Amino acid sequence: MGPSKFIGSLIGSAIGDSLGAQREGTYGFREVTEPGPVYTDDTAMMIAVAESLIECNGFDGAHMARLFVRSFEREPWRGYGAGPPGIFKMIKSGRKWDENLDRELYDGGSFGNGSAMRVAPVGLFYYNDPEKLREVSCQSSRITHSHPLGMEGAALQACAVSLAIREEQNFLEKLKEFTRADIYRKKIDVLEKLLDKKEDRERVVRELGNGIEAFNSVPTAIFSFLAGSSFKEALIYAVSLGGDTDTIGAMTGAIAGAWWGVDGIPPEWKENLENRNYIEGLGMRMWETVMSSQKGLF
Ligand code: RVK
Ligand code: MG
Ligand code: MG
Repeated sequence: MGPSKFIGSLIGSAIGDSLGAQREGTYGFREVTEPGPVYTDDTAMMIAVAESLIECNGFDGAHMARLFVRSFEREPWRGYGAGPPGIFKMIKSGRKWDENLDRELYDGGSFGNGSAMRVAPVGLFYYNDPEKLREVSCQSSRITHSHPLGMEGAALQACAVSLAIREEQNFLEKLKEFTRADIYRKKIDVLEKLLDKKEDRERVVRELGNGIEAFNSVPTAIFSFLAGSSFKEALIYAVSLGGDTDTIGAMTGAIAGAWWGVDGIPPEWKENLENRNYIEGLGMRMWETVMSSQKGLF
């Protein structure tokens, strides 16, 4: 396998974020056809996850948490969710990454989509190892999102990315096998029957959601990927649903970019992406790291 799918997934995620950023938090069904000039926290954190996996040749929670803090301190204006900045402060003051710090902010921890939006690199890194993919998705989630539904959302999104890398033909079946929480399983069950009703956006949003909670956005991103017959179509559809559009766009883009590869992304969308070269380089380095470890060189 060449690097195209790895690069496509990371670039795709950043483009989906930039496309959706233009109408995050707005409602109604309106199409956006050109990505905006900047990406948001979704991409800043996705970059940190990729950097950490590459630098550590695998998951190191303390290292990843440090990179989250560094990225936030450099660019606090990226539009972070309510919880993470407080968690970054706790980590800076010496608290540990695996203390489930989010439980001090939310009862039972956060089930926001903030860990699913950044998890694509985990799906790439462990695309061939579903158990490890689940474990690292949950551990990386836990730094900021330790609610079981937050962690499950991240694992499900990473799984979707890994299935897309492999161009898995029984996509929905495999996702259903992977899922361990009822709320996600039920939503995956309705995806298939909703596919030929995708123009009924009101119904899609009613049944799947378009909100900031992981369970109201990860299944929606998976649906948007399946609803498009190209990268562009999937992404425009995802953002047309309204709600948490940058994040649903980012997650759809990570899956669609992995499936269609970097050449499946419209050139004019790539050209205007902020930090394009750096993100492409990360995709390449991630591919090299994964391929080398598969050959047993590390
Ligand atoms: C601004 C009740 C809970 C909850 C719980 C709700 C950026 C809260 C990105 C909380 C993404 C929100 C987004 C977000 C990512 C979570 N009980 N409500 N146990 N757990 N919530 O604060 O990183 O856009 O309403 O962890 O997940 O583009 O405010 O942040 O759209 O979910 O932020 O959860 O946000 P947080 P996040
Ligand atoms: Mg955002
Ligand atoms: Mg968002």
